[in-house]
Amino acid sequence: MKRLSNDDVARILHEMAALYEMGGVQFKPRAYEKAALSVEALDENVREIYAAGGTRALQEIPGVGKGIAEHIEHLLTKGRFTEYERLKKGTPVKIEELTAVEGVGPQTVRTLWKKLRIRNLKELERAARAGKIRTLPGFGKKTEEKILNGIAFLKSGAGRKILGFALPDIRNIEQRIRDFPEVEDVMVAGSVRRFKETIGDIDILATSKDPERVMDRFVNLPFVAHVYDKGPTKTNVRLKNGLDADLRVVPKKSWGAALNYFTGSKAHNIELRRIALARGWKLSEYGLFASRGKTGRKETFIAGKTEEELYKKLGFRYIEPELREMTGEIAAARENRLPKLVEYRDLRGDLQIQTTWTDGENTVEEYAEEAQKLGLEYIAITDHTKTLAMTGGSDEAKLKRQIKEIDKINSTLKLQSSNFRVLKGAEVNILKDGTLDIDDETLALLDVVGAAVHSHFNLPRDEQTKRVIRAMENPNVDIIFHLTTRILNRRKGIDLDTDEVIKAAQRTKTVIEIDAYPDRSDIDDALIKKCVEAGVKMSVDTDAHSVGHLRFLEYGAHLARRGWAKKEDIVNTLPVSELLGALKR
Ligand code: DGT
Ligand code: CA
Ligand code: CA
Ligand code: ZN
Repeated sequence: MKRLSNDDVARILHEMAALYEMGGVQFKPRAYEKAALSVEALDENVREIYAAGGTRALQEIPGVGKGIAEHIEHLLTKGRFTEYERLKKGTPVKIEELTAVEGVGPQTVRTLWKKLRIRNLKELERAARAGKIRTLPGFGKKTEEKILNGIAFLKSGAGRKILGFALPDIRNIEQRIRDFPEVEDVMVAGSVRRFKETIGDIDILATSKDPERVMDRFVNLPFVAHVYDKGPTKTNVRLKNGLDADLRVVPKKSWGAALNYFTGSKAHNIELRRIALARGWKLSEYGLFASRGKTGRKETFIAGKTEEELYKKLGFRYIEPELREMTGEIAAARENRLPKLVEYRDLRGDLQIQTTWTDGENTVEEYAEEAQKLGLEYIAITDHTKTLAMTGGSDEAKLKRQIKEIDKINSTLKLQSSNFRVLKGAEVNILKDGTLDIDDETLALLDVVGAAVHSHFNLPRDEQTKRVIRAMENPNVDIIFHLTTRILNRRKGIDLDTDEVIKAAQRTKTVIEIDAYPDRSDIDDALIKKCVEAGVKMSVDTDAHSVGHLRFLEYGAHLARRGWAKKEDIVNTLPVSELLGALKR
């Protein structure tokens, strides 16, 4: 029987939630969803927890009660459980695959199965193309088009994985290779090192005196699912998480040159090679060489052991990997005007967090505790507001109750002579006309107001732009959260005139958020760079829905770096008193 990992168990629990939701069952979807998130976030393996303490130990996992603990037990010992099989039999569809399409939720999946016997993405696409979806009650032509667009969008990003979600696995693999006794240096290069939001594969480089032994160990790592090919200098595998990884062992002398070549981007590499060539040199993954002798066939090694010396020999400063996208970094390096990029350790707080007051998994106190462990000085609690009803969004009265509770938490912190501060905030909905769903009198009581678009994604550009700008003009709105509303591999985002939005941000002193939740990664590098150039301030927030998500802040710092942001460009690098002064009110 297959040994189930935490992710396998979590996937089945997520599926249970969707299956119950399809059946219109109350409460259970939420309970299973909670349990799934907790299992995903575990540091320990569920198998080991169960082996050590049985179902009783499983019930110590937050959100796992007696019933779910027994299901997990059956999963671990028998590979299945009756409830799951019963539900699956009723609706034998690929839920994860179908609900990945924007606009298709469990209820839709149920109707599609009941009326059209659609089980998977392929059948959904076929039915939509044949015009069958529009005939269903409550669907219509527009829904059908939306589904087709959603499928096309999914396909366009097919195969690329969201870096922020994969990073813990990648760091784990890197560490395992570093621990091989024969390995000297190891580093992940490619798009991972450049912190591109989505990655095609993982390119790992290492140096070693015994490459063959290293490759033997590599293919035997527990996360390797399949070996495509294995050689002494290059091995290519598929990992169990669905990603492909290359491991290359390179000569020590060429470490810097190889790192530079395999970090890319390809466009950046090509430009460096051109610059080398213009000086009569040759640049490759083995180093920078000058030709010698009349025929030019002999070569002298000029540089290549480190990237720093490589860039120096080519005539400029070291270029940070996040900048290597051919968006002006080479000219800036040559003219010595590369920015000093913001760093993770510069960030002192997190300004977007959802708690159990709405759709978050943890309490305000739990976030405060975890944030302190991570060395942060403050967090803003920004639960959803009332028009996002499915999250239990706050109305004015609920917000006022939360304000009181946060005041209490802050006085307790003070009594413990802690300087940590919990800021009062909200993630307020921007309505169709650009007004907000919470009144100004209540907003004025908060420390940090973030406003976000959560509906009417398809307004024409002009109307959408005006809508967002109107929200910025509200003196109570400090930050625009996930400005473009995109979701990677799922939703393209709203149509905005970003130049106009940036001008409005400048004029109204509104902060724009860099959302570090990995499938958001919104705003993107190009837009961050525009904000930097316009002097518009940004915040780096995790959009946490559980304490584990606070760790995404580090990834968020790299997103900011990809947009050339300096410490001064990011408001949450400020101590709390200065931050509050820098916001609008
Ligand atoms: P990915 O994997 O699609 O997210 O993007 P990368 O940038 O990791 O690209 P990948 O894995 O195809 O190759 C890793 C690096 O190797 C790439 O960033 C630059 C370098 N490279 C690959 N192919 C070429 C090439 O044809 N010419 C040059 N100059 N460099 C290349
Ligand atoms: Ca790659
Ligand atoms: Ca590659
Ligand atoms: Zn939320």
